[in-house]
Amino acid sequence: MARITALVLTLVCLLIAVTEAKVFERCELARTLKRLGLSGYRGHALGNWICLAYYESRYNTRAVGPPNWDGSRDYGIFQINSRWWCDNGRRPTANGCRKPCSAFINDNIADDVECAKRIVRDPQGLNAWVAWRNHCKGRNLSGWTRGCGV
Ligand SMILES: *[C@@H]1O[C@H](CO)[C@@H](O)[C@H](O)[C@H]1NC(C)=O
Ligand SMILES: [Ca+2]
Repeated sequence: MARITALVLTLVCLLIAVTEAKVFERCELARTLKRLGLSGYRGHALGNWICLAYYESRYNTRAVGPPNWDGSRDYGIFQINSRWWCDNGRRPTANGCRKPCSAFINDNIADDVECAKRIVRDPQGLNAWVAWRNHCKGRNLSGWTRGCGV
């Protein structure tokens, strides 16, 4: 009996471990994005990315947006779009980052960052993100990295 209880508890814990969303803390994200080379990337200060990720996903790596007008969806901490940047099995997709969209809803954001760099290299830059345009563009963003030592 005790052995079965222990087994069940172990399984429950494992299940929680694999299904629990990772939600970054602001400074944790700032340090991680800096380490992954986003600070100053293409001339965009780190605060832009922290602000953008906050308004896109509230720093939740498992965030999946509701369907967009064209039926595409947005994935992960940067809400990367399935019409243009990743493949969620639905056609058409340009899959510009050559990734399944599921790669953008796990706890490892290294590939999300690589895709974000690809997106921001396009002429529209950060304007690709509506939330950045609406909430971050042209603002004083110093508060987003304050106290993070970055
Ligand atoms: C941005 O805001 C901070 C205070 O929140 C201030 O110290 C800083 O001078 C401001 N920067 C600009 C460019 O206005
Ligand atoms: Ca990822």
